[in-house]
Amino acid sequence: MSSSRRKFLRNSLLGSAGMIAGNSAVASLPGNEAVKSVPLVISTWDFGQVANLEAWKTLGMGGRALDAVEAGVKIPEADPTNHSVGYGGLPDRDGHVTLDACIMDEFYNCGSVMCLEHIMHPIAVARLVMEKTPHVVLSGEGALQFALANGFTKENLLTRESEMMWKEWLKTSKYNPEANIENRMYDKNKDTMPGGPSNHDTIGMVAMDAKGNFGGACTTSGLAYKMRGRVGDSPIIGAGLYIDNEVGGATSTGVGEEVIKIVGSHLIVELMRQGASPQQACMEAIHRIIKRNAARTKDIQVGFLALNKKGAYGAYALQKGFTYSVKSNTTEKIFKADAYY
Ligand code: SD4
Repeated sequence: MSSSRRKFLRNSLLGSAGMIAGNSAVASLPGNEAVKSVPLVISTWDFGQVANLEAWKTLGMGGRALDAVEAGVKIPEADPTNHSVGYGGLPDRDGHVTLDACIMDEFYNCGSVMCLEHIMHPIAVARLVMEKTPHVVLSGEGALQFALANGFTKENLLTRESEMMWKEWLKTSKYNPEANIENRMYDKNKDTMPGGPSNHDTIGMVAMDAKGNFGGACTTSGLAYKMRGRVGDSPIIGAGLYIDNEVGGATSTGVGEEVIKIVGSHLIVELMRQGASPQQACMEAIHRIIKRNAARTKDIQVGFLALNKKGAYGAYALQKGFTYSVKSNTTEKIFKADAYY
């Protein structure tokens, strides 16, 4: 690309990003300055912090980004109090916990499982799909058989707490699959649902290791009380996650249908390739969603998170409330992402 074309793209991105935020000082947004500290790992939401720490055990020892992200996202997958990922995830409307996950390495290799039941660590199965099969995606029963044939154990992933929440939902059965819902907390001692907010969601993680190589992982139980068989953005390469080792990586959370329609994570990586900072690229992706159907965007959440090759990171969401976690040698922090609304 000619340098004038690149400049044009950069300027138009700056223009539209500034317009979205109502703020022309985009370059001063947090995370736009390269931290120049590798390794580095970023992940969605505040529960990403413990996942980052797990990933750091690999990254801090000079390990590979791919190994780090797999280890990192296994933490929320195994956490029964997280109702949007793995064990303890909220079921579909018929009571089945169905999991979606994908993983991508520095060589464009990727693996994915969709609608996988009974396996606590779908991310590990996605990695095996990548490494042991000539395919990228396995789904449903086939994915389960593949997991079992590779030594995974069948487990009941519907916890008492998630079952209670589902039964509560069944009373109205209003079909409005939600993201970032205010989950009511189950009181173990009383076996009741006294209420109180807790915000849990999909984990998307992107890491750059000490060699400057990228890896990414995304794992979720998807939208609560979804239709049986529904698959969101999270296991779709390019939508819920994309890694390009020359440029960086991006991941998403929120209502997957909106992310799929703009192929969000791939879009962000391509915008970064053309010169956008991670923050600008995330803003532009949100802008695309709004442009497509502004009315639809008022009551839903979508959040994007990106990291580039220089170690700069950025995030942007439709609604306030999206947080992300960052871990490097110099930073261990949860940030609030800027939002359109
Ligand atoms: C999905 N993006 O299945 C995921 C889920 C999510 O809040 O992020 N949920 O659409």
